[in-house]
Amino acid sequence: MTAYINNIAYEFNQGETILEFIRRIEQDKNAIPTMCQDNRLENFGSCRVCSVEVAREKDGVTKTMASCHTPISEGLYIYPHTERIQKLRKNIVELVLTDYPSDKVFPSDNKSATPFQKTIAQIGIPNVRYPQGKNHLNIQPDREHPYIKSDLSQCINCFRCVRACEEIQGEMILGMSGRGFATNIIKGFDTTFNLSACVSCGACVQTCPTEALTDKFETKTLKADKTVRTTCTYCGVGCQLDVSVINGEIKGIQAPETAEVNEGHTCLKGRFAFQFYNHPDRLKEPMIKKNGKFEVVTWDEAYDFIAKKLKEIKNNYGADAIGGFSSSRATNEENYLMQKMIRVAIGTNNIDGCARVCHAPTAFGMQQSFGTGAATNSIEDLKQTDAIFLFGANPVKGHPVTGAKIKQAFMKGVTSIVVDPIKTSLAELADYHLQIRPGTNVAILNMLAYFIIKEDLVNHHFINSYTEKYEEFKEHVDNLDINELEKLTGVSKELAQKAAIAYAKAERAMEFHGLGVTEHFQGSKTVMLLSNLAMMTGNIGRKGVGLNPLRGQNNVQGAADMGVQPHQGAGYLDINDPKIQQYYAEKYGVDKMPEHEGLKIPQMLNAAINGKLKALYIMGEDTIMTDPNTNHSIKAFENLELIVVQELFMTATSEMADVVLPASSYFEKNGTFTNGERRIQRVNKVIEPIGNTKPDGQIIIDLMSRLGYQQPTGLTYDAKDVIKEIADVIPFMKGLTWERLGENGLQWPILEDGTDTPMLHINGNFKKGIGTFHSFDFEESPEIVSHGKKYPFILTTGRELEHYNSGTMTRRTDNQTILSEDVLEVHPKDAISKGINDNETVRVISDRGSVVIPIKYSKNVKRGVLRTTFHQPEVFINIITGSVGDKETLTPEYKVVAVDFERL
Ligand SMILES: Nc1nc2c(c(=O)[nH]1)N[C@H]1C(S)=C(S)[C@@H](COP(=O)(O)OP(=O)(O)OC[C@H]3O[C@@H](n4cnc5c(=O)[nH]c(N)nc54)[C@H](O)[C@@H]3O)O[C@H]1N2
Ligand SMILES: Nc1nc2c(c(=O)[nH]1)N[C@H]1C(S)=C(S)[C@@H](COP(=O)(O)OP(=O)(O)OC[C@H]3O[C@@H](n4cnc5c(=O)[nH]c(N)nc54)[C@H](O)[C@@H]3O)O[C@H]1N2
Ligand SMILES: [Mo]
Repeated sequence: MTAYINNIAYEFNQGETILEFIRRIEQDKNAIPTMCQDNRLENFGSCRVCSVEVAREKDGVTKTMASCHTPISEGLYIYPHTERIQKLRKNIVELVLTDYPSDKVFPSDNKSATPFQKTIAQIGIPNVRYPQGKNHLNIQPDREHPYIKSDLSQCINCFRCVRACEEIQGEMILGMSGRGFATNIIKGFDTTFNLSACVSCGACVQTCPTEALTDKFETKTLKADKTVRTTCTYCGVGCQLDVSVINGEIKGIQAPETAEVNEGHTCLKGRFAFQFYNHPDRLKEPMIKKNGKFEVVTWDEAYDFIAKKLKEIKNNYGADAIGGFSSSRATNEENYLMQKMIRVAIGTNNIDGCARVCHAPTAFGMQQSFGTGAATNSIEDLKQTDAIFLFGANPVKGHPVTGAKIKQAFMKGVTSIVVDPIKTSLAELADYHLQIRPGTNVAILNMLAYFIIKEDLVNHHFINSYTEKYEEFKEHVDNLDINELEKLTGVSKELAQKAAIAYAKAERAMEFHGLGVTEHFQGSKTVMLLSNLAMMTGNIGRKGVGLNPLRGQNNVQGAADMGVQPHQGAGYLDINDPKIQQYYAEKYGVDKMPEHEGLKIPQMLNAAINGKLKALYIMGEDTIMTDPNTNHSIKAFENLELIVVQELFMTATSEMADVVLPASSYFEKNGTFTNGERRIQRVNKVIEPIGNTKPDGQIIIDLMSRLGYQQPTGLTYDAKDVIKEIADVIPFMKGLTWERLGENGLQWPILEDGTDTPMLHINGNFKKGIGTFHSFDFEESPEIVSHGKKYPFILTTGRELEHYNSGTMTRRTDNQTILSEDVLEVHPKDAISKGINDNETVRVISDRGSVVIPIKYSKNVKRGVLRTTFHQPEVFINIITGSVGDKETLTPEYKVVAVDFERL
């Protein structure tokens, strides 16, 4: 496969365009000037700036072709920079400049050149020959949106923003209207960004080659001192971010194109919501509460106070009177040290983290079915799947970059099935939306299995070769009363049958699931039934299939890997096993390890109420705000002798602490986060720690030393040292090194030679040897059984795009301007039946208490179902959530709360 550039022969790659070919050969991404082209977008070929001359034979008759969308072919002769071409490029750009502000042709002194200005310079336009059009002068800038600004007088009609909005984000907010000189970009029905349904992802700003679209931070034209690549602190997608710094301050964030995870895209939290980092509310000094008031102390005073108290409590009541909550927002190295402090320096397995209130059932359920509790495949597989089964997850809000990819796939026509009690935007787009009653997951999955078996769409070869207990499962399913399940779920048999057939018939089907599965009384069981579905159809161990939990926090996968749970240590080894205790004791250089399983978060809170637990050490969790049944949590906290909270901010939880330790944020430290695809990625320090804060890792090492354990890597915390220790302790991370992680990280298991693992259980080769089917019946939640009569509505709680969990960080950014409150979505008929108007404020009551919240009429919820979010302390929704949890893991049932509501 040979083609020629200026008569010199080169090999070309199958499927390459002429532009890609020239860029590769010349090893220069600017080898050819471009204007409407963006690597992240489909090639468009409209501006013709990238034109080259092309001939079929050497020095033969040439044609002018746009190189960006012309595929290269055998024996083609390309002349990229002939005089004619150079003249053509100049002409095109000069014509564009006829309706472009003359003072924007060259960059101003205090700004970097925009991509368009770079193109102008590359083509070499000393002055504009044609008189300027005046159209641009009449266009008013739009500066209402807190992040995104437009000044369309600088628009060159390249369409990149319109295409980015559609092709990258899957929104269709931006469009083009008018003709000739009147052609212009419009937002929604020709309004402002604010009034349109824009999701503020900023993809349009990043691709716009001029300053027609910019962001508040002028990221595109920043003259940064340095740009540091790091991993986002918000959700489990793990976007890579390029953070620009001037004078030690963060000034803007862009999404690097070279990022495998996010491919040059990110959401409004990743790109814009960084202002929390130097917000005046940041905790900057350690504080001890004296006579009910916090007083600033030195680090030494704080450490001495904590160490003395912890030793006292341990002496008086034993190590099991102490517990720790670790942070999925902190790095792997810090989580590793935290669990080590609790286990080794204190001597108890009372260590847990936010997975308990989140995806613990996923880890448990998938371990029962397959042997490993993590995602089987990678997000990249979306490019190769034929069907997407989205069960109890709303990635458009929770995992926006993955959500955008799923939305693209839906729009391109992949078979799409959504099971969700809410009509989410993906549910609306899907081929099949099974809008079940909240809490009936086991029933609907049994229905789907019933029809797959009935239609004989099972993969007998896969079942026979790689799994066990299918016969029991089949018998169980055969005996189900399908009419009863129809009534329970509220989903018709016909719809369930169609969806089941669509899933089972797909050559490759990917399952994605979220909290709609796990935060339920039957959470773990649902996970095992989702595993059944994949196994019975052979959708495991190939590209484009699998069970893919959309893990929540930036590092919740990592925290669990590091041993943040009371029954398994670093690397998921069973701490009840004496051989494993011996293994850890040797690795940690101590005589012995604690011998029995520790308590889970809800058990620790109960133990506090019963007086058995006396101290809690909390690193980066806002337990009071985010755990269910707030008054219960408060009661537990009030009973403790010592509460230490390591935080960025004063939260509802830190308010209750005896000692508050100011931690550095992810911008201020090195380390790694592990995303939902088991991908360990680097977190690189961008700026120095704010105020007198310290990285969590340093705080833990300091305290361990005060408690009598010397971290073998020394008293100065360095994430790279801890990584070496982690690689030595965790068997499936043997080949992990900081250097090997490179720019895009590695997916565990990482073999000794550094090979990583994008896919698990290949060809039915299950981690636990053989895949196991489980059978379960639907069981009504005790919440409904006990309180359903008195409180007839089911409240389900989830999240909005703009805010992140307790909102501690996002509420301290302009995201709060975009969305400033939690609202209750109510079906209009339910509200009207109580005589309550849209936007009125109501009281919502459960068995635990009541909260006050404005309502919004919404047909996205069925009658009898209410939905809201838990981001704003003004509402404090967890006051009314309950104590029912998943039977196996105790994960709270945030998704089924029996309530009623009334006019205030
Ligand atoms: N913007 C934003 N992103 C976030 C977060 C955030 O707070 N804000 N939090 C992060 C965290 S910690 C997590 S864990 C993830 C969570 O991300 P998701 O798992 O997507 O979480 P939710 O939106 O809480 O719930 C998912 C869906 O489950 C549905 N659901 C509720 N009950 C049921 C049911 O009985 N059956 C079924 N099938 N579905 C049900 C809900 O209607 C909702 O659409 O998001 C992460 N990303
Ligand atoms: N009603 C209802 N409640 C829910 C849920 C729901 O769906 N409905 N979802 C649940 C789920 S899935 C989850 S995961 C939990 C999340 O609950 P939390 O883990 O409590 O939520 P976050 O807001 O992420 O809180 C983490 C805290 O860590 C701090 N932080 C950030 N970075 C660092 C750092 O580097 N070091 C330290 N020390 N601190 C840091 C932040 O300031 C923040 O206060 O909420 C649960 N609560
Ligand atoms: Mo979560």
